[in-house]
Amino acid sequence: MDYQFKDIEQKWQQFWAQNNTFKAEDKSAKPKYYVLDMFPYPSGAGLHVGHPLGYIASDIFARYKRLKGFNVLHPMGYDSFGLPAEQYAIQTGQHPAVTTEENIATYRRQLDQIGFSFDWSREVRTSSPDYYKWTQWIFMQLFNSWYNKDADKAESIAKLIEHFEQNGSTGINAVCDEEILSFTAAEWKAMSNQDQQAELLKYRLTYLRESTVNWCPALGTVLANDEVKDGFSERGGYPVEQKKMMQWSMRITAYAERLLQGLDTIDWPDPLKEMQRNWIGKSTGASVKFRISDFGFENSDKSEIENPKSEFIEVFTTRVDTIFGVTFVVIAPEHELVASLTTPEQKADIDAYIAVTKKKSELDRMADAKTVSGAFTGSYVLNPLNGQQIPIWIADYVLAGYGTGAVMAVPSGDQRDYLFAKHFDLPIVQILDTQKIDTEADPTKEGTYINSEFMNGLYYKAGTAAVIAKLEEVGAGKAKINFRMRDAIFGRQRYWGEPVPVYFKDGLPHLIEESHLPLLLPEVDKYLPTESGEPPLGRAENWKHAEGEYELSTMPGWAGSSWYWYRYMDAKNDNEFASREAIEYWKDVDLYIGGSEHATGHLLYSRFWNKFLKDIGKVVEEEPFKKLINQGMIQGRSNFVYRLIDEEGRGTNTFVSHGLIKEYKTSPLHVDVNIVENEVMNISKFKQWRPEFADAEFILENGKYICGVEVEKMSKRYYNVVNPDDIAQRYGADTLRMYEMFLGPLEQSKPWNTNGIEGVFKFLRKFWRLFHNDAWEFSVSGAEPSKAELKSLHKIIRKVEEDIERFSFNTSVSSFMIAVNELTDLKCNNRAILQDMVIILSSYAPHICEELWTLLGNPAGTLSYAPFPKFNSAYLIEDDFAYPISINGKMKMNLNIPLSLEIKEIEETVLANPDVQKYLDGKAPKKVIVVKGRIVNMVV
Ligand code: ANZ
Repeated sequence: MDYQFKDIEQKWQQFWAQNNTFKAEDKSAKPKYYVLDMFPYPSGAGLHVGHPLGYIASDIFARYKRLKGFNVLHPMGYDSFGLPAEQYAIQTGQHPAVTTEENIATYRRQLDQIGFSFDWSREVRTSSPDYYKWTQWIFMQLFNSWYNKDADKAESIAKLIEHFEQNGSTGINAVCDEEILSFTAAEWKAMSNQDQQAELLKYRLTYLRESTVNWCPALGTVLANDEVKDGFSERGGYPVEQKKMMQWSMRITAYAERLLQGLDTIDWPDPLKEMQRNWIGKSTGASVKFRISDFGFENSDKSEIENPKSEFIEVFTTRVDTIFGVTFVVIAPEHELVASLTTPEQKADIDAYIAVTKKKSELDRMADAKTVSGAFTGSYVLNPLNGQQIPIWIADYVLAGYGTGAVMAVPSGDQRDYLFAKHFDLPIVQILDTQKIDTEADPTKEGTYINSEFMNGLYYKAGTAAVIAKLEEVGAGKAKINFRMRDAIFGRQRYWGEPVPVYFKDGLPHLIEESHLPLLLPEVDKYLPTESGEPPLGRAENWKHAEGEYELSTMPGWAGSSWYWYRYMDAKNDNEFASREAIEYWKDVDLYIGGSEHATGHLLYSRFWNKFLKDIGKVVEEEPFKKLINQGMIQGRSNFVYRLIDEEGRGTNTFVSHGLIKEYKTSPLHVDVNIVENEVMNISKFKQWRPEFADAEFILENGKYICGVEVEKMSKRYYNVVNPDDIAQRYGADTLRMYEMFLGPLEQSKPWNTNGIEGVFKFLRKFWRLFHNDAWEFSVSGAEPSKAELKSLHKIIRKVEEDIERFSFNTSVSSFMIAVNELTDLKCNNRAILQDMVIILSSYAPHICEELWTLLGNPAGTLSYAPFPKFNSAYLIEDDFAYPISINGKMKMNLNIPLSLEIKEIEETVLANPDVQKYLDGKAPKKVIVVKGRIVNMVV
C-alpha cells in the first residue's frame, strides 16, 4: 500500500492513548530523565505553527531518551489563570472557567494531532482547585517564614518568635523591612498580639507593604514591570500610571545572592543568564552617612520645620573613592526626609517639582538622562571626611527604590551629576590623583582641585579600601552590597486568579486554616471592580471568613507557574503538593525548553520558589532546571497583492502581479497566505476571500498572479498565520514534525515557509517505499546486509545520536534524507537494516515508524521502548582508497584500490587499468613510485 499517513497517524495516536504508552513509571530501576516544556496559556486563538516548535524538539528528545533506556517524564498542562480569559468574560459575561475549558479542549485536540508523547495522566491546570490548593499552601509557607541571613536560608516564623521571646530582637540578622523595632524579650512579651503581628509582618517572606505600582485603570489591575512597555500594558496596550497601594509582596531580594550564584551551576544560554544577572543587579560599594547641618536654617524660621526625622542622609555609592569630589547631595523627590529638609523659602520650588515628578514613571525617569531638572531644599549636609558644607537637592534622576534613594553627587566623576552641576551652576571639584600631585591647580581644567588625602598630610588619591576604613573609623559608613532587584509584587485586583488564603482582622492579615484549603474562587455577578473600586472578589456574596474579611486581590499570573514542575511528579496527590518519594526520585528537570520571553519573569520566580521550598525541606535540589534551551520564534511569511492606484490617487479594484509593479502605481495589501502557493495566488479563492474582491481584476504575468513576500511576526493581523491543523491534514503530523525541525537550528528565529514541505513529505514516502515492492506490497528480505548497507546505517546511527545529544535537530533531518537516498540507490530492502532505521527515525516521525515496526512483524505493541541501535565503528572503516594517480608529477585521476593490497599488487592494478593505459599511450613508465595508502606516481 502507498503511504497512507492519515490512517496510520490516527491509528497510532489512538493506540498510544488507549495503552498509556507514555506514562512514566513512578518507581523504576531505569535512570530518570525529565523533559519539560513551558506549559501554554490556552488562548482563544489556538496554536499556530510557531507554538509546537519547542514541543516537537522536546518530544524528539523525550522519545530518544526512552529508546536509550531512561524512565522519561514528559508531561504537559495548562497555565490557565490569566487576563485574556477575564477580558473576554468582561466583554461577553461568559465565565472565564467556561472559555478556559473550551480553549483547553482546542489545545488538546491540536496537540494530540501532532503525535506528542506526553504523559497526560499527569496533566495539571493551574486554575483547577486541586492544583491551586497547593499554590495557596506554598503562599502560606512563605507567610510563615523569614530569611535568616546568618543561616543563609529561610526559617520558620515560629523560630523567630521563640528568639524574640528569649532574647528580644538582638542577634537577629534578617532580610526584612527597613523600619524594624529593637526590643528586649520582656518588651516583646509585653506587646499586644496586634503589635507582635505587625512586627512579624516585617519579616515574613510574603508580606504587605505600601508600594508604588504600575496601575492600569483599563485592565483594573496592577502590572509587573515586564508587563509594561513604554507606559502601556503589554496586553491590550492600555495606559499605565503610577499609584501607591497596599500590596502583597514576595521577599525575593532575600535570595538575590543565591539566585546569582546558582546561575554558575546551570546549563542555560549565556544571554539568558546575563539577563538574570542584570536583573538581579549586584553592585559592590559603600553606604555613607552625611550629617545634616543646620546651616541652611539659620536665616529662616526654624519653628516652621518639623522635627527632622533623621540626623543623617545615607547614600549608596559604588565610587566611595570620589568622596572628596562631592559638591552636592541629591535625594529622590519621594525621599521621606524631603518635607523636613525643605526650608520655607524653598517650599514652593520643591512642591512644584514634586508635582511634575509624580506624572513620570520610573522608566521615563531613567530613560530621560539628558534633560536636567531638580530643586534645592535649602538644607545642607557635612562631608564626613573633611567637614565641607554640601547643599541638598531633589531630582528625579535619583530613584526612591534603589539603594537608599540618595546619592552623593560627584560632577567630576559622574556624567549625570556633571550635567546637573553645569545646569544649576554648582561647584565642580576635580579630584587630584597621584600623577597630578605637583600641578596644584591646572588652569586648563574646570573647577577647583582638591587633594583627596586625609591621612598623614600626604597627597594621595584615596583608594576605595582606604576611604571605607576611614569612614568606619569615624562611624560614617561601611562597605555595602546593593541589589537592583526589588521584592516582587504578588497581587492583582482581578478575578481570574488564585484567591490569597488570608483574612483581615483589625487591619492585620491572618492565614486561613490549612484544612480549609483550597480557598475556592467565589462566583461573582460581574468580572469588574465594585462601585467602591474594590477588586471583583468584593462582589462575591456570603464570601467571608468567620473571623474577618477575605483578601480581595488574587495572585499574579506567575504564582501557578512557579512550582508546576513538581506537581507533574505526583499530580494526583491530595495530601501533599508532591510526595517526598516522587521528589526524591525525579529531583529536577533535566531539560527545559521554552521561549526567551520568560527570562526574567517565570524563570526567576521559579528559581526563587524552588530555593525556598528547598530551605523548608520540601524539595531536594537548589536549582529546578538543569539545562534550558530557548527555541527561536517562527516568524510569518506574509504575502502581498498590489492594488492599482488611479490618476486621482484612489485605489482601484485591479491588482498588479508582483513582477510588474514597477510599471504601475500601486499600493501593497496583505493577502491570506493560505490562498497562495509558491507565491502564485489562487485568483478564484481571492475573489471569494472578501466580498469587495468578488469582481476584482488582475494584471497578470504569464497568466499568473505572483505575490510579493515579506517576513513579519506571525499574526492574524498580517493574514500570515499557518495553522498546524491544516498542515497535519494535508501532509500528516510526521511531515509537520520533521519539517519544523528542518527549518533551521532550534534556537534561531526563522520564517515559516510552507514551500519546502513537499520535500520532507516525499522523503517519508521514499522511506516507506524501501519496505515495499513495485506493487506497493510490503516486502523485506532476510538476507545478510551488505557492507555498503551497514555503512549507511551506522553513519546515520552515529550522526543522529550526536545531533540529538547536542540538540541539533535540523542537521539530522538532512542526514536522514541522505541515508534514505543511499539505501534506495543500494536497492536495500534488508530487514535488519530497515528495522534499525525505523527505530532511529521514530523520535522524529513516530507514526510511520510504529506502523513499519508492526509490519516488520514485531510483537504487537509500540517501538517506543525498543533499544536504540548501537553504533559500531567497524562498519565505517573504508576498504578502498581512492589513490591519486600522477604522471610526471601531474595528477591525472583517482583510482579505487583495496587498502589491503601490497605495493607490488597496487602497481600491477594501476598499470592494468585501461584509463591509465590511455594516459601512458602505450609507453611503459620508466619508474613507478607507490606510497601505500597515499599516492601513485609514474615517470614516463
Ligand atoms: C558617587 C559616584 C561617583 C557614583 C561617580 C558613580 C560615579 P549601580 O552600579 O547602578 O549600583 N546611585 C545610587 N543610588 C541611586 C539612586 N537611588 N538613583 C540613582 N542613582 C543612584 O550605581 C550606583 C551609583 O549610582 C552610585 O555611585 C550613585 O552614584 C548612583 F564617579 O556615587 B555614585
